[in-house]
Amino acid sequence: MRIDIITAFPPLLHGPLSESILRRAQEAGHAEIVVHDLRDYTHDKHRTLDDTPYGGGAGMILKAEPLFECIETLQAQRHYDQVILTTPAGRVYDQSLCKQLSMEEALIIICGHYKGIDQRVIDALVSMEISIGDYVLTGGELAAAVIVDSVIRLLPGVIGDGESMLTDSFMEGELDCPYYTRPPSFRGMNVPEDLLSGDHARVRKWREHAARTLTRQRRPDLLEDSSRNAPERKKK
Ligand code: 6GU
Repeated sequence: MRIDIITAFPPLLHGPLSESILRRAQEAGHAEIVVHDLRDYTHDKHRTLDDTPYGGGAGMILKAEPLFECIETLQAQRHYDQVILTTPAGRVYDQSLCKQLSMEEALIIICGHYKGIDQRVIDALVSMEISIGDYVLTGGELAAAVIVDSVIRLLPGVIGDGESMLTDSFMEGELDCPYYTRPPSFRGMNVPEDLLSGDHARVRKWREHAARTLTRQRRPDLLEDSSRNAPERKKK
């Protein structure tokens, strides 16, 4: 899968993309992620990216020309399945949209910034607007990093062991159970007996019960949404 990210602040993306699982996914060839500096697509002396909004008001708007030039340059090189804009006005991101994006071949993600971007970019070039939740970020870079992280980890081979993927599909319908590692007793706090038993059936029962209890307490909405649960449950 290829993802091109267009941003006025490339360093905000470099950190998240160059560590841990995302770095390994790129090194192994599962994902090619290219960050484009929007300033490379400006032509004036000051490399101007933004301007004041027509009609007045506070805040600056990303100009249309550099975004058009950057996106059209990319689209001349290959087909892109989606041109995504990160914006609080977008569709709220969730695991089902994440899954859908992970099945695409190539994506462009435009990081929204400042007060917004020129609406003509959205009208002419953007196919999907995504928000990562009901709060406001200073810019779309962190949102883009969240989308890329969640999509890349779903690509075949990125999270190697089958066990994680199994837990993953389980997790979509409800929250995951608590985990413990050595030592079995720490400052008077003990690991639940069932987990130490070595009895796989007993461990599985404990985990299913703990996951269900936690979900009921914290996120009953996940259990109510049975249409989302059913297909995942069948897989197990
Ligand atoms: Cl995608 N962008 C910004 N600026 N704020 C957000 C967001 C995106 N998603 C939630 N808040």
